[in-house]
Amino acid sequence: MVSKDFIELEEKYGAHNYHPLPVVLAKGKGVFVWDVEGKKYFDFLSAYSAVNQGHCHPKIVAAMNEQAKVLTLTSRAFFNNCLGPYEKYITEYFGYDKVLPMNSGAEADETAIKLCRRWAYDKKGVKENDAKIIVCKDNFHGRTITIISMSSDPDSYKGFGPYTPGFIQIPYNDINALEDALKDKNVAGFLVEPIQGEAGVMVPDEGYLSKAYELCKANNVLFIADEVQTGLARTGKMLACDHENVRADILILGKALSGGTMPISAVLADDDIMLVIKPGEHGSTFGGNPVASKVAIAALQVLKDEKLSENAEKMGKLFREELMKIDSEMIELVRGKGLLNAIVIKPKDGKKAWDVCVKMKANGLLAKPTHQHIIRFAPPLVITEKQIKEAVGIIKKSINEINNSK
Ligand code: IF1
Repeated sequence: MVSKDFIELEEKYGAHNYHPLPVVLAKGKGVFVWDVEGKKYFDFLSAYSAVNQGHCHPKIVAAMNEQAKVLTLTSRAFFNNCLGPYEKYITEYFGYDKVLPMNSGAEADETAIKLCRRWAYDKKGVKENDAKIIVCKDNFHGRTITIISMSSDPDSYKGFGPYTPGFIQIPYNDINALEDALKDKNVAGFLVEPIQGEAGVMVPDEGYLSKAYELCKANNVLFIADEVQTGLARTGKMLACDHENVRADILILGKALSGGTMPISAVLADDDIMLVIKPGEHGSTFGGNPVASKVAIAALQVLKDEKLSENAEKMGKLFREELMKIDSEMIELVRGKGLLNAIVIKPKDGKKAWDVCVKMKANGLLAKPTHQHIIRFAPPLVITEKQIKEAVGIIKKSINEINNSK
């Protein structure tokens, strides 16, 4: 079978909820992936930052294989000998009292929302069913009904109502709007992405997160950081909140917590928050399973051992510098932090971000547009200087080819 055959299978038998770039991948190693025809590509998406440690990292895969041979799932009806050690490891790693393990990022966000609401009723004294959570315009937190109820993107929410109440939407990166919204005494939490990924890698002004955190503290409101995409070394620090020395009251992690091998997410908080949820009130069949526990430890250990935050910081700087050197009117803007970056494309003769991505694919680099005019660049954090320069060469060549084509 060739690429076309696999694409046809998905078209015929799969739900049409995606519009992928026409490339069928069969193998991955480090920063590279190969399609079924054997063509090699730089992966500049990293499965939306789930593959920070690089594809098929040998230490993570080994942890997975070893545990899969011994015990894969007990459910939380029984204890297992992997979860406790993992819980100790991850809470010490990030400096929180407790962790609640889940699977997808959306589930972790849902968990954080439940924790925040329960905390409001049990600790803050908000009347039951009156708690509100402030969220930001253009957020992306996942696909569940409650999460799309917080969304401002019609593609995400339209036609899926009725929606979950209890959310206040304010503009991102607007500290005055937050101050205003916090006047409502029923506000229990502020849920925010330290950098908005799906919105097009929107980096807020320096000081926004720390000011937002201060305001939350002053109003007895929980600061909840969705670091599903920005966390785990992606932006040049272990957490994007670390850039402003902010320690979230509730920290949400996902994606790279498994290095892209399986869905693993986590919610971290201290006892005064985490212990408001009692036995039987929340959970998941697969959350904290033995394989996930072993894989998450390995994935976190790799980030430290290979100094991936430091590399993301250095390579990110180099990447943006090299991109800025490309002399093309099609590149309107380069922005980002660490290795979470984007360029804004000015359309030329009807050619948009999508066409640039198709051209880059032909030249050996995979990236995905977000919206019509933005391309996100987020390679695995193990990328080297030589590889960054080679990749920018491909980006430059592709943009020039689009520019010169009629
Ligand atoms: C898809 C986007 C990225 C996230 C943040 C929670 C979740 C995500 C900050 C939910 C998920 C995804 C989902 C994926 C594409 C990807 C994405 F373009 F849709 F917005 F990364 F930018 N919080 N992001 O970014 O995590 O439940 O998916 O594990 O295809 O929907 P999940």
